[in-house]
Amino acid sequence: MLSDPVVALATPPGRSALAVIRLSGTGAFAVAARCLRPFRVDRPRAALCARLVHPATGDAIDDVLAGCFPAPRSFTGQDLVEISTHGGLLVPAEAVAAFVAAGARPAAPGEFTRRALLSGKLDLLQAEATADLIDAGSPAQRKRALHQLDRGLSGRLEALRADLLELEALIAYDIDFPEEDEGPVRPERVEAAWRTVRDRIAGLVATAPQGERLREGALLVIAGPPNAGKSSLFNALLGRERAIVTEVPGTTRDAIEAYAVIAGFPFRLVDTAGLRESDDRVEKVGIEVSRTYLAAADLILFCEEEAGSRERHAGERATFLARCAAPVVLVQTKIDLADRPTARPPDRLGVSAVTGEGLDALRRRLAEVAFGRLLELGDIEPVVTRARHRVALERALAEVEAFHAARAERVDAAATATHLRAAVDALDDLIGAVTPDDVLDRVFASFCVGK
Ligand SMILES: Nc1nc2c(ncn2[C@@H]2O[C@H](COP(=O)(O)OP(=O)(O)O)[C@@H](O)[C@H]2O)c(=O)[nH]1
Ligand SMILES: [Mg+2]
Repeated sequence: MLSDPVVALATPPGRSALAVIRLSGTGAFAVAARCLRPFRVDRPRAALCARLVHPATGDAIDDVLAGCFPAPRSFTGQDLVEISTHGGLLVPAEAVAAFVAAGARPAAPGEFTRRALLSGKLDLLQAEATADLIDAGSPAQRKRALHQLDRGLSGRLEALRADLLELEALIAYDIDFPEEDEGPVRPERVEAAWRTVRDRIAGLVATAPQGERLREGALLVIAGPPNAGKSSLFNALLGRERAIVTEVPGTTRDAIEAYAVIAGFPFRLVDTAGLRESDDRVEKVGIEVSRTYLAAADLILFCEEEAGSRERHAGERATFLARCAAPVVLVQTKIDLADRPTARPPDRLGVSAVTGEGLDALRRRLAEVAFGRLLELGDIEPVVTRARHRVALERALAEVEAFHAARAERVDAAATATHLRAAVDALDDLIGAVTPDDVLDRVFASFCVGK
């Protein structure tokens, strides 16, 4: 049972002003009382100054601030003590050791959140959102995680669940009186209710590709002929000089990958060797690596320098673009150079890595192409961000479709209803109403200790 007292450092070890330690479980207050002088539970949810001592030796470790949260009104739903100590490497570690000496066990990764889940303080989607919020590296990820933590997705799934049960109620008469030609509920009404539920589930499933991309970061591969200014643009989007830039064509031979936040969204940016026929052995390998990245890309930023080269290389470009599966954003580079013609095909953005001109428009375009659907949905509509969510919703959708097909074939009503039940089960798995241990193990495997 997950009720024995556990303790962990909730902040990362290292040089800092403060550290936070959490202690949770049955008997947590008794453990705290052995180490904190004074310790009192008659003033819950208030900060108390205390001296932290080792329970066996009585050695003073630190002066701390402690708050106690009696069950069930705590994060874990259990008796919980939160202790702020001074930071650094030694004090927090000795403090944790003192609580262990007083009878607490060091917590496993994610154990506090897991306890919160088991005592009904959070559902599984909220537990996942907690991890996503901690891992967020861009504003869009943070907003999305917070929305899910606020039960955005959970609420939508509960509404869907209610819709499915209502649909089942609509055909209840047909189940009870299978011989009757037509029950009190007209088939059109069942059809309309079915269509609404089906479309809502399909709508959520449709958010999955970009939702999952939001957690991983969109793989953006910069491609184009040598010397087009790819590495310069890579550095400009990154905001630092990461790739080597020279006037010598063929400088970039290896693909370089870096994380960048563009217009608030997470991207994995890849600078590649320019694509051209080359006799240089190293460059050839680089070009092969480029092709591998291009095949995996979520979107491709294709750079070209000027109109003249565009005409000369039109054939090569067409062959290249025809081979790209991912959407391509075309840019004309180095627009600061005075001899560049001003006329630019309308499908092409102009940028200069030197003056920064056009970069903002390019950032917006990249976010639209990679995450346009999420931008359309805004911050209010729920989005599916994990394969676990997508798989469960696809299962629900398949059952709802099977229900419809069975009705069309005039299968008896009780049998058609089993499909609706199965769809409800799929949604319950997703929210975590009844979650087997192995699923929980997988969800919490990526958590940090103290969360
Ligand atoms: N004037 C100007 N020169 C640029 C710009 N971007 C790149 N260059 C120059 O073009 C040359 C090739 O740039 P680089 O980024 O290495 O191109 P890559 O081979 O496509 O990676 C270098 O001499 C850069 O200084 C730009 O926006 N304006
Ligand atoms: Mg380069």
